[in-house]
Amino acid sequence: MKQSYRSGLVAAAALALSFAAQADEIVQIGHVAPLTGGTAHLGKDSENGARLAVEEINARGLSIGGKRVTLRLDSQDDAGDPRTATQVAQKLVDDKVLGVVGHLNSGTSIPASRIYKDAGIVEISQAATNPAYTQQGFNTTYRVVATDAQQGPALAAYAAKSLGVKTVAIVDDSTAYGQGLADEFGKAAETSGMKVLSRDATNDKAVDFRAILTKIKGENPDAILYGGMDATGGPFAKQARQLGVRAKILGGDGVCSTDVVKLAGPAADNIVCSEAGMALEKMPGGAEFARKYEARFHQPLQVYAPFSYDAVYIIVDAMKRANSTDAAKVLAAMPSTDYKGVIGETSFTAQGDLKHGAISVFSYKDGKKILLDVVRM
Ligand code: ABU
Repeated sequence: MKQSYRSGLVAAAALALSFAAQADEIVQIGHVAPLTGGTAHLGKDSENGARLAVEEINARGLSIGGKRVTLRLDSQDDAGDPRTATQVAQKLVDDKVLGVVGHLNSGTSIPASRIYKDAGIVEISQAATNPAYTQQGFNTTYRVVATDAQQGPALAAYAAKSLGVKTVAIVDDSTAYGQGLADEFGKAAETSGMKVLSRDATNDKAVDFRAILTKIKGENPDAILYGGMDATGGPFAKQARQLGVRAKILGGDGVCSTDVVKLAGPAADNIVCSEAGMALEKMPGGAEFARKYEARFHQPLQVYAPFSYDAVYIIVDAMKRANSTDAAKVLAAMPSTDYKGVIGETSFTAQGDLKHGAISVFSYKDGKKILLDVVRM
């Protein structure tokens, strides 16, 4: 046997032995979002982002504490419903997930957070913006988006300064997110010199907004802040146009999706909305992420995919720094997170909010989403 061939065999055998010495371990990462109902497209978008991260990490190979680790995405549907959210959270705890990317809604993230806290499992919301989520004093709650205490004032300031809005009507969808954004916007509107003419509430399953819109038409505001998601915000904008309401429709990140163009039709051109993060085109890895996402899923991303993608990487980064797949050790590594990903640099306040968030403001023109402004926090 030639010397080089023999040494090659020895090297291969050594490699095989070293792999054999590494026991395989499956680590489950939870993901929760509405995967059914009116906002299923947003939930699926978030799930796709998390799935892309898991697939990439597995393809590259992950070794923690001398073991080969394979990630598995345990994705659950909470239907955007607070009660279902707590059931699904308990299922993920029973499934022994290492961490959770979720939930997508504030109204589901908040009740679910106590279950993860009691289990000592890190929860990183990819989208929940209600300030109360991280104000409960739990060491398990994190988010990778800004809060509505930042989003409401940024949107109000843009409306007052750049759109010249002087009078505004406010409508919310009676969810934790919709009400919270409406409250924060309302407070900031008054301090920005705008007059709030009225406050109304609908619900997150509503399809007919004509009664509220007819009343608001009589008030003749320059703008209407709609606190809710695109599933209702799109039809709200569409019916406002049909009724001849001249007001601009203002919305937060829940409205600011790709599909709002389908939901509002040509009235999408009357929407100005904000995202609770950096605009995709300004994210350090935004263009590359969008290319990978579209190649993998054959559709454009909506809003939250880059956030859930980075959230998976942030949990894995904590796992690497802890050099452990033990949930308690991974949780202990979370406060020292300083992760540079697609959405930018993520580090957290003691409460679990972003240290350096951003709010991006958009409009739509001929079906395309156009960046108007970015406010760094
Ligand atoms: N931030 C809007 C969508 C998620 C939420 O309910 O907060």
